[in-house]
Amino acid sequence: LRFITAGESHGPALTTVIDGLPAGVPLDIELINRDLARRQKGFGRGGRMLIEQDKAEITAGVRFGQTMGSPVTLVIHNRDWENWQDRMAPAGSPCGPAVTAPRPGHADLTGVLKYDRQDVRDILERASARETAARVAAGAVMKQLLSAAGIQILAHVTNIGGVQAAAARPAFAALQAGVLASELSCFDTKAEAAMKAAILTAREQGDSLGGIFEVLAVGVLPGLGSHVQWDRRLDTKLAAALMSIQAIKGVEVGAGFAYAGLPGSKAHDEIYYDPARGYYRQTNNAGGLEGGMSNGETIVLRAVMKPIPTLMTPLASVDIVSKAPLQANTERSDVCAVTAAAVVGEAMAAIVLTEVLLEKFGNDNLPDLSAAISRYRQRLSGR
Ligand code: EPS
Repeated sequence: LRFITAGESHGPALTTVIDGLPAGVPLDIELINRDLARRQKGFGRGGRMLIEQDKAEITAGVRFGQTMGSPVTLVIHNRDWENWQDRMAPAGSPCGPAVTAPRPGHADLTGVLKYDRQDVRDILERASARETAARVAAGAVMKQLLSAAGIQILAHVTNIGGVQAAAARPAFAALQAGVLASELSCFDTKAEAAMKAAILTAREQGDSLGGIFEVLAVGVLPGLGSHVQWDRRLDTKLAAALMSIQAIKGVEVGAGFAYAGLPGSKAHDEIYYDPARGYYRQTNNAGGLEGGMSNGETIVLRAVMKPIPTLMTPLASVDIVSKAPLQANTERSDVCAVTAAAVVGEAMAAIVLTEVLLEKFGNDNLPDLSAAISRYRQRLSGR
């Protein structure tokens, strides 16, 4: 399974190409659009989200609502393109002033040096987290395949600007209801109110806020990924996928950094067996991953997002032409986009889990895949 995206933030469209999906997967475009809408929400988003109403168009690989095994292409048109046609034109000469004040924390400065550009816009247009809409569309396709294999994925926000949600999360269905009902995708309504207040204060001060989201995957079969090689470990792939999201600076699996304070006797999840249930654990510090493989428990991942680097009260920078000190560029932006990042985290986890599922069970067509999964489940039930 491979997927890549293309597109600039203010260009005509974002494009996703997915190669390696089995034939016969039913695809509902409304489920893709629902996730795109979830990515757009979140208290603290900027003016751009009032312009866009992201919708995916399928331009290849699907016929009468089913995949055909050929590459699937999804296109999301940028409504804002209308306002940028002159400044982002693929042909003609440069139009409007160049951006020469790189923002600390963004790709701006290193990007213009590395790619030898004279206008920071050549870098920021692609570095922008607008690109994540294309990933969410891909993730929503994968989630439809995963649900056919009994796997569900959900992300929720646990911290914004230091305001922490309650540690004990409700069971999956209740969590999902809480997350979908919340403007910030936070199940803890008390914490959510405090998070919103923190976002309002940051906005008043021309500042921005980061935070933490948690991704859960339930119904994952044991044995996805492998212990035999570093790059086949499922935790390698999941951590890389979350780290690849713009502004993510750290990833944890299960107890994560809290393991530092736990003795081995309290750290590991003891193994039990019940004839009806099979093997099970009473704790899940491992976050569903042992030895680079899923162990059948819920996969639990967390990622921390740094505050958005575009500040309305800008930080010190240097003009890339004159080298004179100045204040960083102030593009229109968000105060906080952790809720959006959570939806992207959900998509990235879905893409990785699809990759390892297809690797283990085959990717020609859905009936063969489902039969291989049932055979595997049957073999495990006898062990
Ligand atoms: C984003 C679109 C962008 C920003 C944000 C994410 O819109 P614009 O730049 O036109 O205001 O809101 O981009 C960034 C956070 C960034 O650092 O570039 C989106 O669709 O998510």
